[in-house]
Amino acid sequence: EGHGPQEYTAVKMEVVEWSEAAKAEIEGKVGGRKVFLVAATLRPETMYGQTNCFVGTAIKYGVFAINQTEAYVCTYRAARNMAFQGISTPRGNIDQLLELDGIKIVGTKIKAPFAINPEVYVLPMDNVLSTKGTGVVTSVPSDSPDDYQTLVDLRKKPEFYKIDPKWASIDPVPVITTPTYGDLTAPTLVKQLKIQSQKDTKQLAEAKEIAYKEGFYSGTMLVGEFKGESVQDAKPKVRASMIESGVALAYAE
Ligand code: A2H
Repeated sequence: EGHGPQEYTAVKMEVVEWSEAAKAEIEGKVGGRKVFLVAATLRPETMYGQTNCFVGTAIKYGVFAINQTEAYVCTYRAARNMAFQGISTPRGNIDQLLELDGIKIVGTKIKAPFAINPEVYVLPMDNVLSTKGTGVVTSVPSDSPDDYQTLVDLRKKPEFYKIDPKWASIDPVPVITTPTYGDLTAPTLVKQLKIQSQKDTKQLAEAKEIAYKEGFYSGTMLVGEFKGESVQDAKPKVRASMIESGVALAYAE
């Protein structure tokens, strides 16, 4: 891609209750380990506003033993990167306990660390890439146009997406204010650019670019430990705080 390694924050979201489909597959295979969905984000300071988590329904995930007590759900590609970054032990070791189709993870209830809504559901997103991050995306509809539009689509057509409407019932939470777009930057931009669905990828890319710049250079935190601080100042502090608390890891690719 012509740039150096991207430094992500990998957020650990512990499974509270598996979907029926996943439960049947997992049964007896994780050796008593705590299991976490792990999502790569470039905006750790927005995690207060998590309302869901997204997977790709056609993506193959694995449940990987990271050590004796924990297992992570992510793509094989991400597990390999983690192994060589010393996240799993011993370094370089990839221990896949089972494979899990994305579609089966939908409906799983997970913990959302640092979020105002402490438990959220896994939902399907059309544009998740298997080749980026962990293949798991945290949903912050207040600040990510892609996340907001996906939530709107899912609420419009729950039968089509085969979801229980209650899984998509949490509204966007204001966590950052910007001078131009207010407390809900992503929904405001999606309306202004007249975006209709997840398929409007060109306009969504434009909205994402604007939201990212506006949030980073002009945003102020509305909530959390660094409330009142600029996003530029708060971003590394929230990241450090999450890592310190054991709910996130540094992950690069
Ligand atoms: B970001 P970059 Cl609030 N497929 O996190 C599609 N998108 C993925 C992904 C994958 N496999 N893995 C990560 N992502 C998303 C938060 C966020 C993000 C906000 C605003 C903007 C934003 C909450 N979702 O990203 O191509 C993740 O969504 C816009 C840059 O590596 C991750 O950060 O630059 C971002 O894309 C990484 O995209």
